[in-house]
Amino acid sequence: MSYYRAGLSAFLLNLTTLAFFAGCLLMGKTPPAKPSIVFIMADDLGYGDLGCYGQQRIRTPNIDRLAEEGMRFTQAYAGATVCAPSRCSLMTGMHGGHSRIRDNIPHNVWLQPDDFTLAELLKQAGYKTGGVGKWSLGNPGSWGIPLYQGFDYYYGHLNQDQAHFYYPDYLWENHQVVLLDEVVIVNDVGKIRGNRGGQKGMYTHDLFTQKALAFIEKHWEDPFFLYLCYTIPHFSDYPKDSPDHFIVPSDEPYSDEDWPQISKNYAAMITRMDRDVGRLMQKIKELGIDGNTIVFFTSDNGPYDGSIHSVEFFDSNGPLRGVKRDVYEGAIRVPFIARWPGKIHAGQVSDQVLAFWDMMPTFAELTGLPIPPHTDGISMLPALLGKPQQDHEYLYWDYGHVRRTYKQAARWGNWKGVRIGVGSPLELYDLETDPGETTNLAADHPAIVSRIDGIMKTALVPSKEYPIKGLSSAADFLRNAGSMPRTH
Ligand SMILES: [Ca+2]
Repeated sequence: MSYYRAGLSAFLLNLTTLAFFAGCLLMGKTPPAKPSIVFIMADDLGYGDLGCYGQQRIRTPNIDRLAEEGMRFTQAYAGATVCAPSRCSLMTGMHGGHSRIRDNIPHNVWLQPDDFTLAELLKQAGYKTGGVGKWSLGNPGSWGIPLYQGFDYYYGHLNQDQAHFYYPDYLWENHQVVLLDEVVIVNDVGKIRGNRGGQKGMYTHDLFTQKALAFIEKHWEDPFFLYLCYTIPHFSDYPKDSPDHFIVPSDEPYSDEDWPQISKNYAAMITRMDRDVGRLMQKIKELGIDGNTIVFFTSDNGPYDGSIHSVEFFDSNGPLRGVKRDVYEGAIRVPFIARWPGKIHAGQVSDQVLAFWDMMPTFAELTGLPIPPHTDGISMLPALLGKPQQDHEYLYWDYGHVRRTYKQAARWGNWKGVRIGVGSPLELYDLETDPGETTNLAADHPAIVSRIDGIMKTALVPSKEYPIKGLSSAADFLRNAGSMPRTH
């Protein structure tokens, strides 16, 4: 045997020994690979707007397939009844009684450096983090922008008021303004022109899909988090009696329907988004990461009812009462689907109660991180994996702090309390027998009313940015302003 061979044998022996000890240390277990997370959120999409939630006329075959191949939740709740606070609740793991941003107005409250987001959590687990679409939680020049809140990459609207424009002059890409101008670009539908001068060349939703696909193509080999916030079917800034209040490049496949044009547009927006969810899923499958990618689909709040298109036309809130800006179920109960082949069994329908603030602990458990102590949420990973699940003691929402009417809602078991206006009597509904909140049972159950009233008082920690007329004194706000739950 040559010296070389002897040396090689010794080297191989050492490798074997090392592998043996490593195996002992691991007790025969291999660390689980961390799944990539794709979280897709529609904007003002109602509980009844998807085929898999009972929609009869708007076609959503790709999202319905997500539900067929995964788990569909019938009692999932958004963070709030409007855009910004709902997204803040999702991002920071707190309900509206604790979170930083509690309403769309005032317009100058943004995430701060000490707010801890889902993206910051996932960075700790080694994820590449990307966001696309409507952000809402920080304007340029503030600490609230995505790149200061844990995202490696962001493309889309920062100021959510800009998201009312589907053909804007510009979008943000990281710290840069990207002009959507006269430059001819080439994509999968051919050459298209920009938006400058009132042209309608580049529909934001299509750009979001392109950027989302590009992010997946760039990072598929690593665990990644893609937060994809489509603005469909949120209304546009065109007048409420214009068909373009819901604006879309084409009303296909509904062009021949005898519906009002605005309703054709509403349906076409949703079907266009569904088509693009299909494209994203196709990409994930092509890349071979299907089995190690958990895909969520949901909406940030209930359907909007303020134009000549009635929410009743497609029954967008399904069997529920209320629309966006209410605190009844139609305003806050949203579609919620999770798909993870091999882990989440296909074709399940779950009545597990969950809310947006549960995503922080769910993602923590999913990626092997400790659950951040400040969260109001509970990890829903057991429910997703078909294991016994802990339930919430209560859920809480409110809206309209600085508006004319302040509204609160709390769910305790199957009881739902609603208060419309400070000092008004509490309404009580039994969601098990009356999910449409038709019959106020408050007079029959004073003890439950009292319990829910107590929950509302406990859940609401005053914020100096959101004074509520008649509910808390200025002294309360000053006293509590420094004690809002914060992390890190
Ligand atoms: Ca919304």
